[in-house]
Amino acid sequence: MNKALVLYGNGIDYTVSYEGNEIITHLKGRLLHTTKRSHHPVCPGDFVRLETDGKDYVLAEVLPRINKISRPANYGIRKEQVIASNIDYLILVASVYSPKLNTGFLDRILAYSNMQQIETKIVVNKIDYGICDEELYYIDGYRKIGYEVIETSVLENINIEIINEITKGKISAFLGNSGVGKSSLLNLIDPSFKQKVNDTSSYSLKGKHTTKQARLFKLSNGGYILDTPGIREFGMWNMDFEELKNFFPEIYKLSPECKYQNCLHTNEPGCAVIKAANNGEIPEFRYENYLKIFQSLYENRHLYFKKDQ
Ligand SMILES: Nc1nc2c(ncn2[C@@H]2O[C@H](COP(=O)(O)OP(=O)(O)OP(=O)(O)O)[C@@H](O)[C@H]2O)c(=O)[nH]1
Ligand SMILES: [Mg+2]
Ligand SMILES: [Zn+2]
Repeated sequence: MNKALVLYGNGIDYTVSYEGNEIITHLKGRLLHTTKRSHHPVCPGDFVRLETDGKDYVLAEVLPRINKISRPANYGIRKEQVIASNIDYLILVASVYSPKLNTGFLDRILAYSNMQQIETKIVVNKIDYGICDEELYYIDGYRKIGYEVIETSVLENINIEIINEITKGKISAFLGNSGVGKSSLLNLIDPSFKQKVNDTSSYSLKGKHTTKQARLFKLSNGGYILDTPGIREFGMWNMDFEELKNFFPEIYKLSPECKYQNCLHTNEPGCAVIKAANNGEIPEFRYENYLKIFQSLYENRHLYFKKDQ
């Protein structure tokens, strides 16, 4: 079979890695028509089957995906946008100081990647600014739960070798808010890229959306990294509000101790999770985020959740 790896594409033309070369292919006609429910039927990370007439290649079939990162194409429309697939490591990039460490955002993605069974690591970048007490509390909280948190600085070249090591021979994806330093990290890992990097806009502290397109880059260490445009919000495609509790590892672990077996840990009597959040046994911010995400999933349950997928 002519098997290739999709690096990036625009909906019709896709650049793929095929037998060590990068070639441009376009979608075979029938694949173009499978997009009613799904925005971009093909995404970076997809393994695909190519057909050729001896000269040109067409992308004929997407091979089954091991996992995928999707989100609702637009808020309010029930359509899936697949950002990437077949990811070995999700590297969730955040920063201290600017943009601010936003745990609500991180926790949505952490729960989602847990649902997709994608091993996820957290990078906290820009530590050259110093880490304040609040940030330290969050970082410690994630470590206590069992997440690996890597503190990095592109400016001072701190701990970049850890990321280099993780990404060796694997397909990894960088995901995070705009301006946290995803492309900067990529440039430092492999300076041959020269991915565009921009200044964070100081007035909004939100970042400027420098990277426009999700794209998989081949690293000189044998791996691939997906650089993605910064995202502001992460709608959790196909997450059932009643299942959310299973994707917060610390909550999942405590569930058997709750009085009711089907406890959702929101306000039930005898809830071991509420007790643990109150006495500091699990990080309070995580429990608060759980409640907020639960609420938003409940409110959006008709839009984003589809049992049949
Ligand atoms: N002080 C400091 N600034 C950094 C660091 N890493 C990146 N920056 C700066 O942060 C800004 C944004 O970096 P980018 O790499 O473009 O961020 P991004 O996450 O790729 O942003 P999008 O492409 O918009 O999603 C740039 O001005 C970088 O120079 C760091 O470790 N320390
Ligand atoms: Mg970028
Ligand atoms: Zn409970």
